[in-house]
Parts: sequence; structure tokens; C-alpha cells
Amino acid sequence: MSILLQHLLHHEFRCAIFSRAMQQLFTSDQVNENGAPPIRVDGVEIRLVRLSLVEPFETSFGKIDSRLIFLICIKAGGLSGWGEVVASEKPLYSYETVGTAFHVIKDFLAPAVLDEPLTGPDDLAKRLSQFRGHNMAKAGLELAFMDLFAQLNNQSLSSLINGERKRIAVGVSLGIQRTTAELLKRVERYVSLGYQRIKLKIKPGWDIDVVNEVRRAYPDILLSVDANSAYTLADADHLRQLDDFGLLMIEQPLQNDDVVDHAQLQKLLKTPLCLDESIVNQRQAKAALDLESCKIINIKIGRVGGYSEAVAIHDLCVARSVPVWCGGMLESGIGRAHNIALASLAGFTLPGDISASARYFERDLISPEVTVAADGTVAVPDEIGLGFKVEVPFIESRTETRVYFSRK
Ligand code: OSB
Ligand code: MG
Repeated sequence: MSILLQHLLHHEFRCAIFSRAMQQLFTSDQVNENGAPPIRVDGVEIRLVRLSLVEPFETSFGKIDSRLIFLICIKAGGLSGWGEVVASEKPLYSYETVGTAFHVIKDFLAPAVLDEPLTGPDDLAKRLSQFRGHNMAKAGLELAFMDLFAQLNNQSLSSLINGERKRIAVGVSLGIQRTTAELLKRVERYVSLGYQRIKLKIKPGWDIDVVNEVRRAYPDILLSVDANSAYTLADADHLRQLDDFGLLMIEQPLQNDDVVDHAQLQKLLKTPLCLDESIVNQRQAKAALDLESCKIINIKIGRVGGYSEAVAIHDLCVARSVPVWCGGMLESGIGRAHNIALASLAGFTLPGDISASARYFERDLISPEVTVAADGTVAVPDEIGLGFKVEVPFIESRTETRVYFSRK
């Protein structure tokens, strides 16, 4: 029996498990009172859905060829709100994993949501904030709740958070390849598709020469690099060579939890540093800006624990004239729909890692799929809630594990 299923045997709320092996369907539709606040949550459904990537994605910390997509669906008053936990299977980008998120949601977060009716997003954020860390797990629940809350208020997610943009600028993040020629082919493809910024994953041994070749072939594109913490301050002289290439930014060159060495490094480089992994909440963002550890911030809803914190970081950066952009975690369309809503805020002035569905998967979990126009922008939907239809039958066909928590 898997560790996930063993955990379930100790659950104090009612829960039902579906796993492919059991060949047993569980009906999760429990329609209750209509959705006027306070919102009584009927159930929280978790699904683990395996999606192959159209091509492997390699970063300085490893290579993957599929994503185990962790979906959360909150049910209330006959409505379903959808969210996604962006944790990976291994604790390489951060300490969270699909397994830790499952544990924390099952034992702490879902009970907190099911316990008492919720008055709104602030009430939810307060309930979740009593628990330390596990931002991706918290964000997954918050995203699902926000979709639900937007539906109850007849609003799109973008308008719920006071987003202003109707279209958002996007870029693409290109993984480490076997050869520079392979990389150049991909740069060519995404430049010709209109993507406004190309980001190259780098690591020691796949950095200066590669960036040099891409820059020589494309002298004018917006180009950035992301090291995912592959270097230390001792590499400052080496990294300084990147100053020759007119990069938009160098993302997270140093340790995942550092803001001090980054401040030292920023003093030694002309190229703006951007922090990703290090910015786990608004306080860290403020610390990084106070210390001048970076000049740009990448905001990921999952990494910072939800919309409320993401918006707080956005607001801080706007107040200090620091550009922000929306990062990605190879999400399914459900997580991506939330990213699109977030990136509609006025302060998201740089292209986000929000690529077309087809860049990631053969088929996405939403329709219509996310597409990028020839000018490198994505439309912000103005339909109520997520703004995309969730393809439940397709999700069902790819679900490896399904768990449903309901009130006792
Ligand atoms: O560091 O931005 C990152 C993907 C997984 C984990 C970390 C990162 C990334 C990406 C991909 O760069 C961004 C995307 O979703 O397109
Ligand atoms: Mg990054």
C-alpha cells in the first residue's frame, strides 16, 4: 500500500479513496445550501493526475518528463472551485513535495476549511496562517477557494483581485539541453511564435558559452537566465561574465533561502538579479529589497502561500517601483488560469513564465487551452471564476488517486 493510502487510514474526517486499482467510483456530489456568505464547505476533493510533458524539462536540480498534477476541488452549495498545488514529487525546488502537501492538507488544512463556515478569503488565510510553512499546500486550497468565491460573487478571478490588464505579456522558460544546437532550435521556435522573453536555465558547465551563442544569434531579444540556486558567492567572478550579454536579469543564482549573499553579488554585477526561491512571503520580499539583494522579483502564488501574500508582494514592489513578473511551476491549465489572473495586476510589467498549454502538455485539463497570440500575449478571461472550463471527464481519465474529505 502506498504511503499516501496508509496516511488515509488515520484520518479523523470522513474520507473516501479512489485509486485506479480499486476500480470503484465515488460520487462526490453533495449539494447543500446555496452560497451566500458565510460559506459552508461541503467537501474538499484531491486528485493526483499524471500528465506527460511534451518534452523533458531540465534545470540545475534535475530533469523530469512528467508532472504529477495535484488538484484541489472545494465544493460548496453545488459549486466547485478548482486549485492546484504546484509541489513536485521530489523536494528539489523547495522542501515541499506532493507527499508533504497531501499530509498537511489531509491532517490540518482541509479540517480547518471544513470545521466552520468561512466568511471569505481573509478568514481562510487567517485559518491557514496558524500553520508554519507548507506554502504550496496552503496556496492550492486558497486557489480553489478563490475560484469558488469568485463564482459566488459573479466575478472573474482577475476582477476579484482588481486586476487591470486584459492581456498579459508572456515568455518561455527553456530547460537545459544536450547541445547548444538543440537549445538554439527551441529559441528559434519560441521567438517565431512571438514570445516576448526567452529564459534559459543555466548551471555550472551550461552557462557563459551557451548564453554567448544564443545572444550572438539573437542580439535584440529580451533574454534572461535562471540558475535555480546552482552557484555560491565564490562564483561571483564567473557570473560577472554574464554582464557582457545585456541580460534582462539573472534569476536566483545563489542559495534558495539566501538574501545576504545575493546583496553582495548584486553589488558586483551590472545585470539585475531577480529572486525566486528566496521570496517565500512579503517579509522576505521586504528584506530583499531593503538589503538590495535583487532589483526584480518573481512572484509565484504557490511559493508564497496564496493570492493574499502574492498581492501583498506585488503591492510592496509597486510602492518601491520594483518590477515583478509571474513565475510558473509547469502547472496544468488550472494553476495557469490562476497565474493569468494574478498577472493581470498592474505591477506585473515584465513577461511571465505563462506559456501556451501546448508548450507543456499534449492535452491540458481546461478548455479552451491557453494560447499565446503572435504578439506574445495571453488574454485574461472575463468569464466568471477561473474563466476556463475544467475538463472533468479528461481529468477523471488521468486520475491516479482521488480522495474526498467531507464534514463528519
Ligand atoms: O525556477 O522558475 C523556476 C519550473 C519548475 C520549477 C521552477 C521553475 C520552473 C520554470 C518553468 O522555470 C516555468 C514554467 O512553468 O513555464
Ligand atoms: Mg526560477
